[in-house]
Amino acid sequence: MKLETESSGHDSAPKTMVVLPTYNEAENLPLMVDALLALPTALSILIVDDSSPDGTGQLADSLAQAHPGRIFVLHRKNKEGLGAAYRAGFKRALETDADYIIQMDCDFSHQPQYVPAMVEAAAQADLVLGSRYIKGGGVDESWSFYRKALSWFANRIYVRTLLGIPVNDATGGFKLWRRQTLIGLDLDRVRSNGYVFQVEMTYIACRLGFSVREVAIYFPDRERGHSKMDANIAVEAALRTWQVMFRHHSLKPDMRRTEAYS
Ligand SMILES: Nc1nc2c(ncn2[C@@H]2O[C@H](COP(=O)(O)OP(=O)(O)O)[C@@H](O)[C@H]2O)c(=O)[nH]1
Ligand SMILES: [Mg+2]
Repeated sequence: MKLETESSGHDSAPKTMVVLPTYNEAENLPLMVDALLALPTALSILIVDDSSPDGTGQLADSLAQAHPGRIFVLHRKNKEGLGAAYRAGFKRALETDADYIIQMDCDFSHQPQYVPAMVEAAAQADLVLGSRYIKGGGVDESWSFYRKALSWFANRIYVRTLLGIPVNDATGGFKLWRRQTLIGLDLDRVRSNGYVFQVEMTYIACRLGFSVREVAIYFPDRERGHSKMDANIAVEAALRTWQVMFRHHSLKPDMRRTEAYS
C-alpha cells in the first residue's frame, strides 16, 4: 500500500516521519502525538503497535482518524520486541515519500523538543543520534552514581572501543535516519532486538561509511507506564556486542544496499 503523507509546506523541505513503537502506552500515546504535532517541524507519525492489551492500538486508530494524512498505524499480531517492530515500521515508512525517518520511544524519555535540532543536523549527516553523553546531554538526575557510571562506561568506552565507532551514545534509541541510509544499511542484515538492536543499526551504518552527527539530549526516566525491556540485560547486551562486531566488521561502503525493499 502506498501511503501519501501531507506535504510539509515548501516543496524543498524534507518530509519527516516519526516511527513510534508502542506496547501498552495508552497513557503516553495521545500526549506524545500532541507534542509531536505541535512542533514547528512538519511531520507525520507511524505508530507501530504489537496488539497492546491496554488498547493502545485502538487509540492509535482513533488518532489516525482524527489526523488523516499525518498519523498512520501499523498493527502487528504479536509482541516480538523493539527490533522487530522497528524493522517493520522502517520498511513501511520507506514505502512513503519520507526523506527523514525518526525513531523514538513513546514514553517521553526521548523528548519531542529535540526533533527540530535533529532535523537541522540531518542536513549535514546521514544519521543523527540523540546523545546523552556529549556536552549538554545527560540522564535522569535520580539515577544512582553506579547506574550513571555503568551507562557512561558502556557507551563512551566499551561499545565505542570494541566496535571502533566515533559515537558517544551507542545504545541510545533516539535517532534520525536519512532515507538513503536506511535503505543502504539493509534492514534484512539486522538481527538483534533490545538494546543491541540500537548498537547493531548504528554499527552497520558506520561500517558502510555513513556519516554521523550527535545532538545533545537530556534523558529523563519515563513517568507513566512501565519499561518493557527485560531485567538483567546489561550483561547480555555487553556480550552480544561482540556478536554484532563479528557479524558485520567486514562490511565496506561498496556493500550498501541500493534497491528499495519489496
Ligand atoms: N511495538 C512494540 N513496541 C515496543 C516493544 N517493546 C517496547 N516497545 C516500545 O518501545 C519503546 C521503548 O520501550 P521501553 O519499555 O520504554 O524500554 P526502555 O526505555 O529501555 O525502558 C516504548 O515506546 C515501548 O512502548 C515491542 O515488543 N513492540
Ligand atoms: Mg523507555
